[in-house]
Amino acid sequence: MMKISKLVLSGFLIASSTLAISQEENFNNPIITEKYTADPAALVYKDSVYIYAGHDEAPLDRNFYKMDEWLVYSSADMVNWKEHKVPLKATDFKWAKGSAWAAQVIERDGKFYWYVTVEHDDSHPGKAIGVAVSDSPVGPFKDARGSAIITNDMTTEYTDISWDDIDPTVWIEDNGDAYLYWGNTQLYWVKLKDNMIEFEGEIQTVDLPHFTEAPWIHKKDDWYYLSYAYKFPEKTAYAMSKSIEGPWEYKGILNEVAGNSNTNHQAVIEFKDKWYFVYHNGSIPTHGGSFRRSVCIDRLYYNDDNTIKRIIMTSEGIQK
Ligand code: FUB
Repeated sequence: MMKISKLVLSGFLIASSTLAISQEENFNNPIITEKYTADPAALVYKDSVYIYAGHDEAPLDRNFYKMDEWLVYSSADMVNWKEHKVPLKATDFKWAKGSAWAAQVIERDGKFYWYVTVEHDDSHPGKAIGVAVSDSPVGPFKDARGSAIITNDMTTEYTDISWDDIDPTVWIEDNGDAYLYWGNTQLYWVKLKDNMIEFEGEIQTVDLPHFTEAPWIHKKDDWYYLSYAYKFPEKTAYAMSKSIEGPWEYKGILNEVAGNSNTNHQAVIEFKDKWYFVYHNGSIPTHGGSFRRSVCIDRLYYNDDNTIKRIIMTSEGIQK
């Protein structure tokens, strides 16, 4: 009798620990756990989603970014992610000193253009934006110009900080007109030429409440959405417009401060009729944090009036 009840008891213990493990196995956030990944940009191309992220490699005694390269992952279901060969390093731009900060890839006519933030060499000191090109979404990518498309000295009339020319996001209209938005503290935009590697016209500015950095443009129906990092530590806020050139109307907070990270850098995509919010936090135990971040994905939903519902960040993330 005694033996049976012990068996029953141990069976119960096995059952409950199996349950605990299978519940944890349902945690799909962060989506990558073998490396620290930050500043996600997402691209939907054909039947897959590609995520381009900076590789956070700061040692534990360093309280700032160490980012030398970008990483790319692909998925057909947003649950199982495949890592591809390292496609691009900051020093692949011969004019750059390093700092593989936030970036975005966009496709045009079968070519993939990757707009990146790097630290320029002493000929144009400060952060700068470069553009690399490839015939494939997973590379190899190479510097498309041999020089930066945006340098710090182009925007000193607006701010004298050296890190305002960061975090490029790109958008192509149905008629082929292309736009580059970017900025830190001050938000900028300029029209790109059809070749995607030069700009035309004057650099314009947009003023949005507490704009910090990380602009991202997306469109649903006839509304343009401009999400961005708000204050510091960062929340995500957003604005809406009927035109890619604005005016932008501020609509409020979209996401709260991400766990254990003072940045939150987001991308918004639609894939197979569902909308997703891709961002990073510092949630990998025990050393995750502001300089060892991890990409996460949660669903994004709209209200009937086309505004966006507040994001709910989850451990579960996207489930099959
Ligand atoms: O990852 C370096 C910088 O931190 C990015 O460029 C910003 O968006 C912030 O996430």
